[in-house]
Amino acid sequence: MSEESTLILVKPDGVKSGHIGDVITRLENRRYTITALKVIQATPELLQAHYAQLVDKPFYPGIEAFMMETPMVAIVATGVDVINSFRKMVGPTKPEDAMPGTIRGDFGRAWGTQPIKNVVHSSDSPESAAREIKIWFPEL
Ligand code: YYY
Ligand code: MG
Repeated sequence: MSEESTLILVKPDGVKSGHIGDVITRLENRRYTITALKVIQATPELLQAHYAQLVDKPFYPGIEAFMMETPMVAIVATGVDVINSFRKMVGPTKPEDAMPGTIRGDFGRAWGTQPIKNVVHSSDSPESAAREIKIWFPEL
């Protein structure tokens, strides 16, 4: 397997509950390289691009509002199999389904909410990662 990069967002619930450092620590413990990192305030334009597959869903307006509640931390992490491995470290979409030891299982505190508040976003495929890195880091 070769090196690849993934796009991670520490979402407003993760920022507010003080888990930026925990997400970075888990990446470093796993020896992934943080190749880009910044604090960024999302806009409707960025979010409509990021969640292009979800913009027509009834829950999309809630996601958009939630993701703009505070600035987020955007990270590009690089390493062998980082896309799939970090998804496993994040856990399933709903924190209530996520096992202890996963980021959403350990730090997700908003159970049963709509929109789902689940601490972090991470890319789900090489195609998504390339697309999402361009959205959040057009300067790279
Ligand atoms: O990749 P992941 O974040 O685990 O889930 P997606 O299916 O890509 O959905 C993106 C995002 O949308 C999810 O993290 C929460 C939110 N969401 C929601 O609020 N309600 C749903 N029924 C589905 C997704
Ligand atoms: Mg997704």
